[in-house]
Amino acid sequence: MSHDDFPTADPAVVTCGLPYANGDLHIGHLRTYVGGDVYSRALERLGQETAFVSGSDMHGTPVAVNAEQEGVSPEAFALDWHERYAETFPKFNVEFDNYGHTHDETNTAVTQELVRDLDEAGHLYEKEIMVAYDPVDDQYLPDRYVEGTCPYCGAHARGDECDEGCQRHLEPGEVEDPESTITGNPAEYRERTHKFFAVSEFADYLSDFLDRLEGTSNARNQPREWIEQGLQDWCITRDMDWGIDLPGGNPQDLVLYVWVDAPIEYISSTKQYSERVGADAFDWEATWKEGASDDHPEGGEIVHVIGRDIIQHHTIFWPAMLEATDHAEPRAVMASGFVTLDGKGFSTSRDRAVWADEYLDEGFHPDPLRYYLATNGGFQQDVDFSWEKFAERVNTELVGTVGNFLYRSLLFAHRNFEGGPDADAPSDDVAARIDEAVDDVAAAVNDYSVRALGDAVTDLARYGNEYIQRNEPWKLVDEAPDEAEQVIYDCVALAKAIGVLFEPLGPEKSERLWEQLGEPGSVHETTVEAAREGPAGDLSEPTELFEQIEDERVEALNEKLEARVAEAEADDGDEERDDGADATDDDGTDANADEADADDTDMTDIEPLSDDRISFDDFQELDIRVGRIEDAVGIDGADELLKLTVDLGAETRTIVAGLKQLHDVDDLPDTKVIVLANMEKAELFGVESNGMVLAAGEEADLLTTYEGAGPGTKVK
Ligand code: B3M
Ligand code: ZN
Repeated sequence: MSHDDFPTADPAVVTCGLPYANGDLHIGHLRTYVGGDVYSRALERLGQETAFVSGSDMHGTPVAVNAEQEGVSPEAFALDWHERYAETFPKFNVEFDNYGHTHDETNTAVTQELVRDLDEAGHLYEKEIMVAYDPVDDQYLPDRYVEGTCPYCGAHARGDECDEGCQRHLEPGEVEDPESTITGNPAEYRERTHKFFAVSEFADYLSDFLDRLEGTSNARNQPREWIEQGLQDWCITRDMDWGIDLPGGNPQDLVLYVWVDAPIEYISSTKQYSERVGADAFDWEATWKEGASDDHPEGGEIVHVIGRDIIQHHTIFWPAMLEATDHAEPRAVMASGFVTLDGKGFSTSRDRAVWADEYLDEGFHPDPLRYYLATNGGFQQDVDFSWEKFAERVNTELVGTVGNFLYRSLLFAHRNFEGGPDADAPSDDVAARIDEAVDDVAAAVNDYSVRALGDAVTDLARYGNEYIQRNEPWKLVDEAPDEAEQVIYDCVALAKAIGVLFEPLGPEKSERLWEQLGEPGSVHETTVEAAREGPAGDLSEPTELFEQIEDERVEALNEKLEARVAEAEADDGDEERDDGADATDDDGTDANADEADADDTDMTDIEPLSDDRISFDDFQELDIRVGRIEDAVGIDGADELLKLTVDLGAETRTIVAGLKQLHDVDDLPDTKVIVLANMEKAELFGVESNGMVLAAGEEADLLTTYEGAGPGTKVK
């Protein structure tokens, strides 16, 4: 079965993955939300009835663990972040029709009803399983409360996902060598009774579903492999207080696993929207339920826009839940790549990120970022962010191509034809070119390509620039004023088409253009048909829509970002040296999740001693020496680093160390230190570090000698 092309007669819902309400948003998050917003606006412009919904993900251990570290209740903690997100998205013109949260009454009720339905339909069963438990703290350790080793690939993993390795969802009891993330205590496994959803019964359904599923190809290919490897049933309860209670008999006081109620918020959020605007304006039941409406017996068009790390939840667990409870099936999943810096994921706790607020605080308009995020690479590709690339795209495409065409034609039109040029209709070539652009937009929507939506507009503006250049209305205006008027009318028609077709990418800029064109109403209310109708308004004096980003600006921004990345890298290096862990574990979506291990020494934080023995020969390979600091100076742009000149007897070395915040710089010269002399060289902030100064703990307590061993003495 293949789907009819958009627009169809059924209502559509475009959803965005719910951000965990646990930390600041960065532009890595925004890529998904901007992608969803662009897509849903484009669907609407095509004439599809569309609701665009999302909400904050309030439950689960990503919220509970961070709240615990802050010493506040998960509810207060999550609500605070929820409110901030609800304010931040509109600042980027990401305008949800409804933005709810998973802890509200609607979602609690819808979730409990759906779980009851699953149970009544015989898809749930109880099973004894082993769950991680901290015997010292007397606490069960679900999901992110525990970490250990992935049984599939051997990577370091969280309790419920192999976030640093194979990305698999992990069931309770699967992670090996479990440890509490809160106390570092080794965990034991204890038997508990939990509820399971029989996902494995849906293997055939899911493989057919994947054949029908539209969207990005990564959302089909990965799950096909998982199905081939054999589906496991899914544990849907947790030993926690924070969450939605398991409905029905619940003697162990379990809550539902966060991934049960989170996608259900897509339904709840649509319901809230319907309740606000009335079912006549948008009918959530007709959209989400099979058979609820005679006009839409199979439900509506459901398009999920998510990050690529949560494909499994959206293409296996979620469609199985929907199928088991007679809900409509998703039509498409668009799974976006991540935004990286220097090829590595954002790290929220190490400040290795470009923050959403920061972008606005720099005084930038949101629409250029929307354009850049939507059109830089295919949606499923990772995008490496740099201010240079951002500026280049803005300057060449938005300023140089789109802005330039609009300004030069509208200015010429305004100056030469009072109120705007007059003609019966756009000339045939121009009308045909506009038709082509509208077809490109329809094709982009049906291909789920937000990039192609952007290309359709820049290509049309490029055509406009060529058209005005070729026809030279500035020459014609005296020689053949009628011809000049037709040419410039064509240009205004092209400008109007750009206004309509650019709306999904740059809604605010398009509205401004609409005002300059003197078109009635709002561009947000138009459909692509308006692009074909010649201009109708009274032109006002145009102003330039986009601002050039100057090189000096880019340099300053780059320096700031590079300094931050280098510091994060230095932190990573320290951590890797401290504990061997790969510290670059952020996945671009779940802010602050990696802060669990950041805290300082009290007794409960002491790591158990390593059982991983090394040989004496291995030790001999470390060339550890006594050194004497001769000089210590700061490094431009680095808050934490010092450039040390260290006498190592045989030679004097430059060593970079993260001591600036922790020591009085003037006290350091003449201090004896212990140096790992054959540490590989590293460049930090343009300074080559040739060795590593050893220090204890978070405060970098410097190691020194007890008696008079001089520089160069070997430590053994
Ligand atoms: N809260 C965030 C994430 O893992 C998670 C998404 C839920 S979508 C239903 O990216
Ligand atoms: Zn793994």
